[in-house]
Amino acid sequence: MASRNLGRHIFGQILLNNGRKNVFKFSGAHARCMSTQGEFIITEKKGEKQNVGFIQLNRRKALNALCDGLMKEVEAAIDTFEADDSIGCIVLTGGEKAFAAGADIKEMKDKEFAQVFKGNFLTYWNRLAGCKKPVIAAVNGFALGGGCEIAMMCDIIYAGENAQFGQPEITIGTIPGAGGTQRLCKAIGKSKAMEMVLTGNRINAQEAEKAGLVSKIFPVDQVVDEAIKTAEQIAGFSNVTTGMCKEAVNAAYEMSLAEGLHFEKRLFHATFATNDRKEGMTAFLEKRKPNFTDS
Ligand code: CO8
Repeated sequence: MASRNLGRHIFGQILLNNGRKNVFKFSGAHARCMSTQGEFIITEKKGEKQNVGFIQLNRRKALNALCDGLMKEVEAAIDTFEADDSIGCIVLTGGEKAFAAGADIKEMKDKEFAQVFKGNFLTYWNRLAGCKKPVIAAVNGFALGGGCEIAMMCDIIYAGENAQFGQPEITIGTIPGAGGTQRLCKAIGKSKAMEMVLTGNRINAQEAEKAGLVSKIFPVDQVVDEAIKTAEQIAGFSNVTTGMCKEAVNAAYEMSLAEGLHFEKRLFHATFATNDRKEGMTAFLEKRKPNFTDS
């Protein structure tokens, strides 16, 4: 069994900023491509068709605390994958112990109000929420503070059995600043969100699934592969249509029911202007697989 598993792994080496080589290992069907390693994240294309953009937070000693450099790298990776027509879906993950333990407290400790206000401190984090392509968070371990907030900026959350979600900002004298008071409330309701935000208490993967924060739970070593599988499925559809789907669902957060239904109907009508809508329906009636061209 061990040797068979070994056969399914690829080992690679990449040169780090400090000149040392890093050995990395990926498994199974997703092992084919080389990764790019920044100072704080690893990115690569995954999936049989290399149509999944993969971003792994990789600041393990600090439990993936979201320092400015790390979030700038995430922002750049989103820009790159969004501009890459071969990518149809993105997976964001961290490590086994921590998806991310929040914004970097060491970086924040000495900041003053005028500085954070004038500089619009950390507002650029919203880039992730604004990504036009679907993003799946694969969460193992701690997703706390900003970590929980960036998971909630994603479109789907898959959790490993050891995942823990929390907004512990109250315990360090501040409040959530990247959606923890807003997206959490919409995801799990006022009472549970208020309890988490006011106490800093965490919920585990099972509680998160029951509350609707997480769509599925997997064993720790399977959550990333499962997220990639789902991402491949999504990336197999027309990127134009998945983009419209995402916009329509997200409108439910922003609009009244009447406005949202109107917006949905307009986007539904708009699919009739695409080649992929014609191809999808024609292929169904001809009993064959559609050949989407993202047009
Ligand atoms: N920032 C900086 N460093 C951190 C952070 C963090 N958020 N979390 C962990 N670390 C570091 C620790 O300082 C430690 O470093 P060192 O080894 O140099 O001492 C290392 O990671 C390992 O941490 P621990 O020794 O504490 O590990 P434990 O397993 O004992 O505990 C915990 C793990 C429970 C996750 C614990 O580390 C913890 O409570 N961390 C802080 C969690 C937290 O309070 N997060 C919220 C931060 S505030 C925030 O996220 C606001 C977001 C606002 C965004 C606004 C955008 C617009």
